[in-house]
Amino acid sequence: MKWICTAGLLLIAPCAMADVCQLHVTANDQMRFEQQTLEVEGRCTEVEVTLHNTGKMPANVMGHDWVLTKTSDVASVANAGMSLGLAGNYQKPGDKRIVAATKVIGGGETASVRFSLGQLEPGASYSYFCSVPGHYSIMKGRLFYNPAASPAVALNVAK
Ligand code: CU1
Repeated sequence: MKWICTAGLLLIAPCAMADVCQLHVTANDQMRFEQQTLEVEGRCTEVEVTLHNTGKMPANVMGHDWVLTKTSDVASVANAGMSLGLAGNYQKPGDKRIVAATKVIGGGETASVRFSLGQLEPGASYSYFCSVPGHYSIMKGRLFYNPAASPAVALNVAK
């Protein structure tokens, strides 16, 4: 991350305008996210999350996705998507509680999703989880960000 920004500084513009921060999450055949928490730097306006499934099993056996909601909505959003199956990524279409979500991927695959921090409610607690049935109880973690430091969230509050 630092290296990218430093390289960007040489070109001046990329570092100044594109405050898209990259976060990487890995999931595995042990039904775990390797990161228990993710932290967003204060300078970020947008976040791109890349999920990498380091396992070997296909999506229909040990698939994983990355879904971001308020912490209080994790269980209800997971339950709402359960019946949609793998083809529907176990995510209810149009579910407004979902801030961002990748599709379900199998071992060796990667998926990413980008979202604006302006979508987050300042002061609320956000968590990510895997919506594949039975996974969210252990495949979840907290997303931390500093609304006071984020330009996107500050703009949102000012509206
Ligand atoms: Cu999973």
